[in-house]
Parts: sequence; structure tokens; C-alpha cells
Amino acid sequence: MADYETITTRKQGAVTLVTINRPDALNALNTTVLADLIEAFRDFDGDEGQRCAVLTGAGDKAFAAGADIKEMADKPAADFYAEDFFAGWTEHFTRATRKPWIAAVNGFALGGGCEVAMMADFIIASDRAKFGQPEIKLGVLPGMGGSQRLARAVGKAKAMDLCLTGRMMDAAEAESSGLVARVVEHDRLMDEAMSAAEAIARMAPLAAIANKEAVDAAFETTLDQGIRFERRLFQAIAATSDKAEGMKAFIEKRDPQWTGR
Ligand code: CO8
Repeated sequence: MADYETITTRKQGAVTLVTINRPDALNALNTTVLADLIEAFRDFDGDEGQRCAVLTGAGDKAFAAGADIKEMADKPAADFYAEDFFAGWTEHFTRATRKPWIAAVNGFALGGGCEVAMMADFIIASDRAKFGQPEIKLGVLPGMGGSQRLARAVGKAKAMDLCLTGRMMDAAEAESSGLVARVVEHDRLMDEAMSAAEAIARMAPLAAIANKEAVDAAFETTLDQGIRFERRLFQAIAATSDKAEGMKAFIEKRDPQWTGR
């Protein structure tokens, strides 16, 4: 496994655990973190033995407290535009990574940190997690899809509230408003996230990808187009050996033996 400067990775069975490792800067996302994470997720997605990933932040305080303000402070506007700054995140985490991954949010998920968490297939949060898009306090706005994904996740009222006031929401509010899938006691976060990932990793791999594609389509299409897309995916997946094995195993009252084909 590659050595990274700003993250650590561990393959545990079929689950890849990726940890943003800049705790002194509350895991702020700088250009090196971006490059390291893209490489780690490329490695995960391309490794047939890996079925699900978990992304978290090192230390007890933060998942990621945002894009690195110190890196951005003196950056000329023309450079943001010329580099299409932040484009790589969305491209990589939402389109290029086909396998499922979970964000395990252990503390602050602010600005770019909240945006990266929202790029995950779902979020499991510690009861100490705090979410927010405080960019307005810096004189800017979310730049990695936060205004769009937050509005889709929690609706206009809360998205406007968070973006315009810059306030944080705690884990309970994030769960009740639909931003996170589960909230667990802080000390149980990684066990919960890893066992959810292991459960996904035990599923037929192509079915996992198809389920992810189908749910994602709900945010890109009309209902009619989405239902048609889902049906076509179902019909395609019905041709896999794992479909035959899954149904046979059910009837024979045994665990399925997936081949990934
Ligand atoms: N970037 C760089 N360093 C950070 C960041 C960050 N986002 N967040 C925290 N740090 C650093 C602090 O500077 C501090 O470093 P040092 O010890 O060297 O002074 C260290 O982490 C610890 O932080 P604090 O001392 O501030 O810890 P507190 O517990 O007092 O406060 C907070 C924690 C509330 C999380 C506070 O650190 C904070 O408000 N952080 C910034 C949160 C924020 O504003 N995030 C949004 C950033 S902007 C963004 O993500 C998208 C920008 C899109 C721009 C689009 C342009 C095109």
C-alpha cells in the first residue's frame, strides 16, 4: 500500500479505512490531502478484494474543519479559476468511485469537511459531531457542492439557515433533518462504521454498485426516468451469476458464495 503524507490507509478484510491525518489543523483539507485521498480512493476502487471504504478524521475533535484556510488565504482568484480548484473532489468522490463508502464523522465536519462527508454514500456520526457551512463568515460560500448537496439532504429551510448564519448543527439535529444515517456514542463510532462497511462488503459486489447507482440517480433524474433506470439496472443485474447464486442460496437455506460476476 502506498505511503501518504496527509492520510493513513488500512485494508481490513474487504474494507478500506482511510483516515485524514492532520489532527493539529483539525484535518483541514489542503491540496496534498486532496491528492492523497484521490490516490487512496483510486486504489480502493481498483482493488477487486476491496468492497467498501470508510473515511474518517484522525484525533478526537474533527472529521475535517474545512478546506485549508491558510492555503486559500493568499491564493489569487485567477488561480482558483485556472486550476478549477475543488473540481477534483467532486469528480473523484462522486463519479469515479463506483464502490460504496461511508463517512464516519467523529467531530467537526465544517465547510469542505461537511461537503466531503456529504459526498459519501451515507454518513454515520458520533454524538459529538458538528456540521456546518460557515464559509459566509470568511466572506465566501461553499465551493465543493455544499449549497447543493445540503439543500438536497435537509431541504431549503435548514440549508439556507446553515449557509446564511454559518451556525453549526449537532448530531441530533443532523439526524432528524436527514443529513446522517445513524448517530452513535462517540466511542462506538468506528465499530459501528466498520461493521456497516463489513455488512456491505458481504453483499454481491455488482449488486452493491448497482444499488448505489440507482439511489444516486434519484438526485439526477425525474421520477419516471429514475424508475426506468432502476428497472434497466435490475434487468442487467438479473443476468449475473451472483443473482442466480443469491436466490439459490436463499431457497437452499445457506449463505451465498459470491463470485463478483
Ligand atoms: N483551515 C486551516 N486551519 C484550520 C482550519 C481550517 N479550515 N480549521 C482549524 N484550523 C487550525 C487552526 O488554525 C488551529 O491551528 P493553530 O493551532 O496553528 O492556530 C488548529 O486548527 C486548531 O483550531 P482552533 O484553535 O481554532 O480550535 P477550536 O477548538 O478553538 O475551534 C473550530 C474549532 C470552531 C472548528 C475552528 O477551528 C474553526 O472555526 N475552523 C474553521 C472552520 C471553517 O471556517 N471552515 C470552512 C473553511 S472554507 C471551506 O471549507 C470551503 C471554502 C470554499 C471557498 C471557495 C472559493 C472559490
